[in-house]
Amino acid sequence: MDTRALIGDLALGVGFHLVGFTRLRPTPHGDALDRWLCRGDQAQMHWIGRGREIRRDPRHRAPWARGVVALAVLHHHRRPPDPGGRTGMVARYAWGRDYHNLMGKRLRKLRRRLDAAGIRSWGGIDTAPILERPWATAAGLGFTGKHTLQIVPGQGSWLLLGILFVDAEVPDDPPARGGCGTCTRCLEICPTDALPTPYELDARRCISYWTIEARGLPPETLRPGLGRWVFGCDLCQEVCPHNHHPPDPDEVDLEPRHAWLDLDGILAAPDPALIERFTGTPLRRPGAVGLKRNALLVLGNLGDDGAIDPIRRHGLIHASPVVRAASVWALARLGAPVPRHDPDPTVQAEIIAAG
Ligand code: B12
Ligand code: SF4
Ligand code: SF4
Repeated sequence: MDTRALIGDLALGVGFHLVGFTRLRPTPHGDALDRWLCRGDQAQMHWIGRGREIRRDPRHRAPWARGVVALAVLHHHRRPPDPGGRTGMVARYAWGRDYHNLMGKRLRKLRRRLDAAGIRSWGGIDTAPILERPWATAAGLGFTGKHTLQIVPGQGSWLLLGILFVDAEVPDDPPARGGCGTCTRCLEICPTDALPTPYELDARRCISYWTIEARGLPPETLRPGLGRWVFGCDLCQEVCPHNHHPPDPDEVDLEPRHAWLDLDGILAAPDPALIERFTGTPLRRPGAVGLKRNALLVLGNLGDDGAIDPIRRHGLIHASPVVRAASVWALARLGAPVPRHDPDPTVQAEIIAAG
């Protein structure tokens, strides 16, 4: 059996749904990373710049590497019906178990089997300093959409990636067919204009960044754009014609458990209980403060004045200035009176802005 067939069989055998190959060279579109960082599009995600050299050429980390293996797990499931009331929407990738754990376990198993076959490897799922999407494209898995996501023809973009660099020579898989053509739906639907030009995302304006990665409050002008998104955002993928008939994969660990969140419940829960509830899922990432901030912004956007009482009882008295500031904004947006004074300058600034 040749190396490509051997690695491919092992990858599918440990549970990856798609696998593609290409030979190692400097990362395609590496210049785009430098332009992105220079513009400041990475927002506060400074760790991306710190891994810049390896992202641009993985041989800075793995000088022995010769081949690239792109791996993917499809995660689409149908969204459960809207429960109504004061609930917020969660992005699809986060409905079930944390994919870092699920795919990380498969990657470790694959690496052990490659080791046993005498093939050295290094790589990761999401968190390693690797530009996963350009490699997935180079390995023929799919193509880059104008929203910057990887689209697999016939399957869409509801997938999660991992990359392995190996010391074996592998041939290039043929490029995937397809592309965006003249479509611009994702650029138009983005409520916060985070996609100012095709193939370039400004994280400073992206709902996904503000609800998952950021620690403070988004600028006032972006908050209405969050709409009902309490964690992540799928709008640019939902409108994409390539996603109109996605398959429902048989991946029970990623089945919807947290597609909708009860916002009053998030606000009322003690912080440690919230952390415990979401441990082992992507919803753990923003911490209790981040989740409460998100819930408050969505409550402000929903326009339901039944939220005023829970915001007063649980949000305004929270120890975190971020939660109190978000409470002030939500109350003002709901037309309710806001407190006159807060000892924290950022909360006081929200009070003044609320006028
Ligand atoms: C930082 C990060 C974010 C940031 C920034 C996103 C961004 N677009 O850069 C934020 C927090 C906003 C984010 C959001 C999301 N993310 Co994210 N994120 C990452 C992470 C960790 C790094 C991405 C990165 O390096 N960005 C820097 C830019 C410069 O690189 P890039 O976007 O990959 O861009 C390359 C291409 O666009 C290409 N390119 C540039 N110009 C051109 C021009 C042409 C013509 C072409 C063809 C290509 C091209 O070159 C660039 C590299 O230099 C990756 C995992 C990883 N290690 O790669 C996951 C990853 C990209 N995220 C993922 C997911 C699922 C999401 C969300 C869908 C989550 C959600 N539902 O809320 C959203 C989608 C938002 C969007 N439209 O991209 C998946 C994407 C899977 C897929 N199908 O593509 C990844 C791969 C994680 C994973 N392991 O599966 N994410
Ligand atoms: S994830 Fe949402 S906010 Fe971010 S680019 Fe896509 S539509 Fe815009
Ligand atoms: S919505 Fe249109 S432009 Fe955006 S990624 Fe899909 S096909 Fe491309």
